[in-house]
Amino acid sequence: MEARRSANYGVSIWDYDYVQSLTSPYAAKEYIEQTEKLKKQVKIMLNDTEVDQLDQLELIDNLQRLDIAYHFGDGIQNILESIYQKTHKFDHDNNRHIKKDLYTTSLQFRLLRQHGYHIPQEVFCSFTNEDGNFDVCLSDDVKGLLSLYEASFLSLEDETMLDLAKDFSSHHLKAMLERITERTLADQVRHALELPLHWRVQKLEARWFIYVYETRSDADLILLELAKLDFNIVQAQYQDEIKQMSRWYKETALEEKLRFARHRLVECFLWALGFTPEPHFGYSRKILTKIAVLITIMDDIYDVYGTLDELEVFTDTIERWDINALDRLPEYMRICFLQLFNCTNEMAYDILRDQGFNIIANLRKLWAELSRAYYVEARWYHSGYTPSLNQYLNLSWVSISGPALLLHAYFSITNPINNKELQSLEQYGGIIRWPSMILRLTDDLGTSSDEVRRGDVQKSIQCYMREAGCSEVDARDYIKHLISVTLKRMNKDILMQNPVKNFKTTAMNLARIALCMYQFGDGFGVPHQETKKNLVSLIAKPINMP
Ligand code: 0FV
Ligand code: MN
Ligand code: MN
Ligand code: MN
Ligand code: MN
Repeated sequence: MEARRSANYGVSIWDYDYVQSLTSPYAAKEYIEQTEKLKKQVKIMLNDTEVDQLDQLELIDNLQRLDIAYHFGDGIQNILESIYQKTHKFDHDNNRHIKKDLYTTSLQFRLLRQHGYHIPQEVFCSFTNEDGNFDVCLSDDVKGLLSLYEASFLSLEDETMLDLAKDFSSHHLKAMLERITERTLADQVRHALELPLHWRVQKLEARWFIYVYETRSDADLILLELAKLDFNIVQAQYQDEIKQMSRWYKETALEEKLRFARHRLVECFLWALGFTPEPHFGYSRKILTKIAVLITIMDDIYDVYGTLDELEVFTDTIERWDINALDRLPEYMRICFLQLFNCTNEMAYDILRDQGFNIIANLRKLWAELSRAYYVEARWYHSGYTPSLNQYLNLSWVSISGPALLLHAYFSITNPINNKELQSLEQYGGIIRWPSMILRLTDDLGTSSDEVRRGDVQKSIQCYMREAGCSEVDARDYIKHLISVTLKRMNKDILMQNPVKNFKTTAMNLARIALCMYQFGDGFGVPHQETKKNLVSLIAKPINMP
């Protein structure tokens, strides 16, 4: 018999009793009532037509960064629409150019693009000199540069002026970092250079930005109080959810039955939370947490524990979705398949009950495709085959479970499910493909050193090293370059186009949480540093309120 491998993943750092002990005073009704009052005041601010445009833009930016914008969707939409009509349509029609400062121009550009308005990169023309480079006299304007830097991440492919903007602003921001005397400003620059605002996980960003905002002398106290309260109230809800999930997990006994696998329930909840953070998406977080748990276990079965013969039968059983074939499988696979079968049917039942819509066939197809991809990788590994980078990528954006996660997200946040939308998603256009690709590439950067050491299919870095005959450092740089290209494609195919309107943010959120999980290595498999810190701040510790 073939010896089974082990990944030596550490055990879960989140103990059941600890999770069950999480509690927060902010579940109380009085806090919700207080937010209602504050929300009314913010609505008045948003409706104030007397204030100038820059103040309106800054208000929207702050609401977004504090993660309370979701309460004011229409108000924000109206303001941006009117700014767009007033400035850009007008500019365009009359060829007129209103010169604004770099900070304002960049802020307006970013906010409008974030909301799907295609503002041309040429709004930055007035900041460049005759050879098309950004004017060096801007290089001392920290606020302007930071704003330009953040705006440059809303670029599409082939927007060379925005590429220049990114290089120019990051270069000068880095260069002046030492000289910035105001501490929070320096913190902000450092934070931005690490990962731009556009690609950050909104809840984590809010938690961080609340502290920055608080130190500002011009901070609006209504916004600040609302942001803190809202964060704490939503956190109390997350606590309920993770407690419920951990009871589910305990009941399944997956941890005892499948000791070889990673058990990462709480980290899976973090994925779910980055993906669909809004308070009314509790059902979605539940579904996504469960399927992330199952995906993790299945992945370990294919990559680590299963023999190739077992994997063949396993794949066949999943493809046929044949519960009658359960006894062909070894015990550990039966446990996994029956759990998968039950979870899937349960979700399909919920949707059939609520919407009269049967998604069993769609879900089956996702699992069949995922197991097939896992199986092909296992075959490659066992036969010592190294694919070309292209061949690898064509398979591995599926094997990282992107399509499965995204379609489950769509099903779990959409009511009514729209057949046309569903069909368009199932074509696997950019809205599915690019976030999945980001997940794959970031995962490879974070996990492949361990994977290859342990024995696993060659990942993108290794495929490229072999193909290009280059060093690991160069291959990593190349993968980072692919990530930045893919992020631009997401801007184009998701943000600027409108394939499935209510699914845009969620789809892009998958890329955001992936960038976060693997920012400092394998934050999922080895989750006791940044990931733990992030989880503590999101689900355990409320923000202090005066
Ligand atoms: C990644 O693990 C991982 F943990 C996955 C895909 C399961 C849960 C993931 C999400 C919720 C995104 P690993 O690096 O072992 O994956 P690969 O595909 O590289 O084996
Ligand atoms: Mn995996
Ligand atoms: Mn794996
Ligand atoms: Mn795998
Ligand atoms: Mn990996």
